[in-house]
Amino acid sequence: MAKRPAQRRTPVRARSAARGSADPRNPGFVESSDALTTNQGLPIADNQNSLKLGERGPTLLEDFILREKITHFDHERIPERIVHARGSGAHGTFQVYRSMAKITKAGFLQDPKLKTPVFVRFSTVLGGAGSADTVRDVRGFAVKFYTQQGNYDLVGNNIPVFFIQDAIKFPDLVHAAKPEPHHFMPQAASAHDTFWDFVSLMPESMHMLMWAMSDRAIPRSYRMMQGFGVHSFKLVNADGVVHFVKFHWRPLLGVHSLVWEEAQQIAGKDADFHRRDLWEAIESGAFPEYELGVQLIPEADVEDFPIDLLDPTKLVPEEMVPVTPVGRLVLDRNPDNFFTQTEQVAFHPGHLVPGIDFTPDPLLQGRLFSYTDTQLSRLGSANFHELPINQPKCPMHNLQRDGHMRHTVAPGRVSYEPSSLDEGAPAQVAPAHGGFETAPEVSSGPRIRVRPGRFFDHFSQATLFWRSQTPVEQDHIASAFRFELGKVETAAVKQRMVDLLQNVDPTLAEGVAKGVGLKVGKPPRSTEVRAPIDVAPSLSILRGQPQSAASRKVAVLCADGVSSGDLRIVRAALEKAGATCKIVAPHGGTIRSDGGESVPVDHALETVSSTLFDGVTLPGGPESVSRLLETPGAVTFVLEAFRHRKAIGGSQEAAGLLGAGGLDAEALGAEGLVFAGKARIKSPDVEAFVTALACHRHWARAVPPRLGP
Ligand code: HDE
Repeated sequence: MAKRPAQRRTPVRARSAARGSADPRNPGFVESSDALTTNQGLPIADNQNSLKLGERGPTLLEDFILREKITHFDHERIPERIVHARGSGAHGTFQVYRSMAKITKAGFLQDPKLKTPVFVRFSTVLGGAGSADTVRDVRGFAVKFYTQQGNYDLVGNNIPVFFIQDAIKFPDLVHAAKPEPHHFMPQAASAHDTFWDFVSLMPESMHMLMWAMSDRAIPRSYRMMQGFGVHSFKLVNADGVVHFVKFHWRPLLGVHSLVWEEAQQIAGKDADFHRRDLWEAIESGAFPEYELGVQLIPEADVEDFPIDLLDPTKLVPEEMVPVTPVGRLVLDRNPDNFFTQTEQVAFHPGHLVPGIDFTPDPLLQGRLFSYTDTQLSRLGSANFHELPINQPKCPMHNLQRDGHMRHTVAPGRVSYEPSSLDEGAPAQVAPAHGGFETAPEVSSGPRIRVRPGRFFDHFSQATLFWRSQTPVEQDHIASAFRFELGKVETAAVKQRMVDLLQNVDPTLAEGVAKGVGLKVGKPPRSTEVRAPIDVAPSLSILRGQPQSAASRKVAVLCADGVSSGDLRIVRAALEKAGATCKIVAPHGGTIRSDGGESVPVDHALETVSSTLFDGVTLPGGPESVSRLLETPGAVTFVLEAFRHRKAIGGSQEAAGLLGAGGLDAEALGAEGLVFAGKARIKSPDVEAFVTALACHRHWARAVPPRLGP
């Protein structure tokens, strides 16, 4: 596409090139090639004043320039997505490690040299487009692969199971979870009566609830969460051999989460926390990377497999079927424009390529209808596939025609098939030459509304999930249940939920009941099915995470008089480890080091809190430390990081900030606290801090109860 349409080059008289003049009545003119124009290409000579009848008279209706501008503005918003409205996107590429030809004939999974372009959209589910990023919620993880055989969409979540088993319950689930219809509260939260009323009456939600109450639902970053296809799909090779497959995305930075108190605070301090994190990481060249993995089950084994692979409330533990890594996704380019890419992108689990197919999972089947349907109303035209972000990057031609906002100019008289009048008209292509062919499946039976028997086991995997967590993670789950049910006003709903929890684990049920002021009652009748294994360590976030300080954000808290030597050594070590340093000081602008240098401040203390960082360092310099001790919020900043079990390091003199917060010498020896033995920071001190930072959190650190959770 030409950068500027020809009409825009129509010459305008250049009175001055004073672009950006301070006088709003006369900001000056530009040369003709930069002319501001109407949508018809007419250069605009005055973009400051509407057309009036005399200097003090009314505005004239004939001002077509004003009318065009305001009319377009009036229609700038489109309906937001009913779910997943709040999203952040990125461009990237996908490459397979080695050919998967034995398993699938999908073209983009054959050649390790082939880089397939992708667009990814991460999202929260419940909140509106302007809601905060860090709410407790499931995250969407939708990937569009622009393959040479057409667009393939893997539209998944960061949790491998779902609340319901059949698509017919989806509108009920979403109505119950969204803000309550009479007063439209609460925003972006499941902590309210209608949600818990619904799920407590739908025991099939139990497994997903355990995940949603876990730290998975408050990720540290989109760069640090897993993605899952959730349903079983089919991979089909050139000989027609079928494997059932579960798709997994694994972030190379490991899976990391916020703590609930942080998530709530960040929502106020920086509602765009995840969007900004993704954007800044890509801008700085720290490209997020994810490995695609597959769990494969030969079609012949599906019927006797101990888990029903059509049930989207069940997962297949990696301990039973390992995840084979097959390729890598790298997100290396931010969107050029939020609306035309992140907002207008249209994903669809039914966008398939030859070699990938559906299973009859009753939740997936309903999704196949819903996405196009909603996009027709959201994007306003049957031609939304022509929007640049949705267009395939391979040749696309068919005989569909016309409709609102049609862009393609299809020449010729033939818009039907078969035809003999145009030899070049699109025609169907045999599977041997790349035509899509549905994997044959024998299916027969009466027309009935039922579910298979094994779908009625609602608790075995919820229990498996609970048992597989570390005590710290279990504690967080129990506390999330208490928070959510604590917000529910109807006692009967809370009681029903607590009783259901007994089927998962009696101690969990008791802990939650106590917190919300109830007693556990009689457990509802459970199917008492046991999962094929008792514990699956792979379900825990805290077990076996990769440890790296790369792309971690560290607050360097200091003030005038900061030791320039400490600052230098801290910055050098953190930059070497790939972490980002931000100077946080009592005021914005610059501070002065003890050597007289002027140090630019990234954030004034008032505008941030330690919750926005992964760790805190406190360089020394007696003047800097005493100024911080007098600055409101400085001690709280450090105490908060201590409470959230983050790495804290610094010079010996700066440790006084923790002491001022009432922490005694024993606390100062706690895990993840790395203070220099001397006034000045030395290399081994800062290296130890980097190691502590790479651990993300120090859960073994004892925090006095008076400091909070
Ligand atoms: Fe979606 N879902 N969904 N969903 N979903 C939408 O499509 C729907 C489900 C998922 O970033 C909508 O264009 C039904 C499971 C993601 O644009 C809508 C059912 C999973 C996104 C829709 C489900 C998802 C959506 C809203 C049950 C994980 C955001 C706007 C049968 C595997 C994609 C839109 C983006 C979006 C319907 C269940 C993932 C209404 C009917 C399970 C990541 O069509």
